[in-house]
Amino acid sequence: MALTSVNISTNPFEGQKPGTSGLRKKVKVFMEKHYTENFIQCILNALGDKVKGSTLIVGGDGRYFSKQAINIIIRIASANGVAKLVIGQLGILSTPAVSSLIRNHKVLGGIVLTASHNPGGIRNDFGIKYNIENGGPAPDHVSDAIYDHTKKISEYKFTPKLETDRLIDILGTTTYNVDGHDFVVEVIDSTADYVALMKQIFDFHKLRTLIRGTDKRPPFNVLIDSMNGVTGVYVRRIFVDELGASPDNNVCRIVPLDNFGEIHPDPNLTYAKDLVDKVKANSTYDLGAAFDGDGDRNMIIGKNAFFVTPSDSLAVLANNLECIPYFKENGIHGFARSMPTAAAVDRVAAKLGKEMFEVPTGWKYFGNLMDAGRLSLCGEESFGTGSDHIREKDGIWAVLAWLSVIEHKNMSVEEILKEHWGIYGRNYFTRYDYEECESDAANQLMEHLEKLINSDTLVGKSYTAIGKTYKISKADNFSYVDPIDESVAKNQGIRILFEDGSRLIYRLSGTGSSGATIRLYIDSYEKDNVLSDAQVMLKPLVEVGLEISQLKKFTGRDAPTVIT
Ligand code: G16
Repeated sequence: MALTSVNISTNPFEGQKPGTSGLRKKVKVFMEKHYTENFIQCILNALGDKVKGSTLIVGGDGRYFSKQAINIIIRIASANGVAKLVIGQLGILSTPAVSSLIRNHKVLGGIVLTASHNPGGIRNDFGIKYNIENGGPAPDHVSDAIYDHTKKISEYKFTPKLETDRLIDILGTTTYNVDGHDFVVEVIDSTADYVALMKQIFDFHKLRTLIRGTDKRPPFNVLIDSMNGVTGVYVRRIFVDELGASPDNNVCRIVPLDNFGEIHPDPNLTYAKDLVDKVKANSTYDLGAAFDGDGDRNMIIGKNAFFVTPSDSLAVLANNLECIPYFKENGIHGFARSMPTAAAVDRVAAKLGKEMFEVPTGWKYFGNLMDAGRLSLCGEESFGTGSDHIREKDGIWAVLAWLSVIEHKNMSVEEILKEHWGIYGRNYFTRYDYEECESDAANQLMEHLEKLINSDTLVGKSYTAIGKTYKISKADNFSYVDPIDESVAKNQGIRILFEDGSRLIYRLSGTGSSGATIRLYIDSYEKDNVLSDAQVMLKPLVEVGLEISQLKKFTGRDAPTVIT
C-alpha cells in the first residue's frame, strides 16, 4: 500500500535531557500529546543524514506504554526515510540483547524502551534511550545533540495511515511503501540472537553438567529471579531449556509484566529481598541471582544469602576469566570500573599486569576503550558487570560467568570470595541512597561540598568517629579524559580521599524521574582483617561522611532509603 507522510507542528518540551542512561520520566509525561513524538524525532534529527536508508533495532523491557511508543516509532521512522526497523516480538528485547543485535546486524543503532530498574506501570516510569552503532549507550556528544534538538523542535514527520495494530505480535516481515520508498518492519524472536551469543561465549555443556549434577557431584542448586522483568524470557530459554534447570525450583518471576508486578525491579538487598529470603530459608540453594527490569544489572548471592558486592564480583571474575572459552580465544585486555566502584579489581589488574581504567558513572564511558581493544571486562558498583562481547552491562552473562568460575574451581561462592580476600585483601564497600529528596536541598548539599573541597583548609584535616580517625589527603570533583577520543567529562562526583586509602564519594543520581537521589559511596581497604561485617567496619567512615556533608541539615533525612 502506498502511504504518504505528513509534517505535524509541535512545540518544545522542557527537560527532555537524557540522564545517566536515556530519558526517564513518569508514564503520564510520555503520554502527553507530542511528548514521545518530539523525543523520537529529535533522536533522528541528531543522527542527521545517516537516518535515510538506515536500519534500527527497537525493543525494550515491555513496561507499560512500550507498545504505544513502538507504534509512534514506526510511524515517525517510516516518515523520516528509515529503511527498516527490526523489532523484538511483542516489543520485548533486553538491553544486552539490543546491543548484541545492533552489532550482529551491523546497523546504525537502536532505540531501547526502558527505565531500567525504575518501577513500571501506569503510575510509574517509562524511558527511551538511543544506542549507537557499536551497540553501546549514546555518548555525551550524541545525547547533547538530541537534547539541543528537543529545545528547538517545531515539527515531526509522521505516517498516520501506517497500520500497526498487532504488527509486533507475530514474527515476520512486512513491507510498506512510504513516500515512494520501501519501509520494512521485521519482527524477530526476542531471544534467538542473544542465546546464540551466550553459547559462543560459555561452555554450555559444562554449565549444564554443573546444574544437573553427575555421579560424583550433586546438582548445583540455583535460584534465578527475573523480578517480573524482561530477563524472564531469556532465563527460560537459557537456564531451563538449555541448562536443564527446573522451571519449578530454579527460576522465579520469569513472566515479564508491564508493571513488574508492582515491585521495584532493582536487584539489590532491599528490592530483591524476596530472593534473599528464599535463599536464606532454603539452605539447599547454592546461588541466588536477580536482574533488573531490562536485564543489564545483576546481583549474586551464595548459600544462606552470602552477599557478593558488585565490586568484589568484578574482581573475582577478573581473576578467573581464563575458564571462560570467549576469553581463552580472544585474550584478556584491560579492566575498568566506574569511579565510585571499590578498587578491588585494580589489585587483580596490577597482579596480572593488565591496563586498568577508572571512568565516570555510566556504561557509555567503557565503549571507546572496548572498541580500541584495550578493555575486556568492566563493572560498576550499581550492580553492573559485563565484557566486550557487547557494549552494555549484561545480567545473564554475569551469572553464566559466575557459574563458569564455580564449575572450574569446584568451590562455593563464599569459599571463592574468602580465597580472593586472602590473596588480595578486601575493599569494604557500601552505598547509602537518599531517594526522592527535594532537588533544591540536594543541590545545596552538593554546593556545600564543592565549596569545601575548594577551600584551603580541608586537606590535612582529621575527622574522628566511633574511635577511628581519618585524615584527608585529597579532595576533588572527579573529571575524566577519554584516552581514545580525548573527550572530557567534568563534575562526575565529589571525592574525599583519606591517608589510609579510604574514600567518600558524593553524587546525585542521573537515573531518577522525580526529585533528587543523593548517593554516598563509602570504601575502605583492609589487607588482613577481611572477615568482618561490612556495615560494622564502615560505620565510623559513614559517620564522617554524614558530618562532612551535613546531610541531615540539608535534607532532613535521618536514614538512607536504601543501603547496599
Ligand atoms: C545506569 C547506567 C549505569 C549507572 C547507573 C547508575 O544504569 O547505565 O552505568 O551506573 O545508571 O546511575 P546513577 O547513579 O546516575 O543513578 P541502568 O541500569 O539504570 O541503565
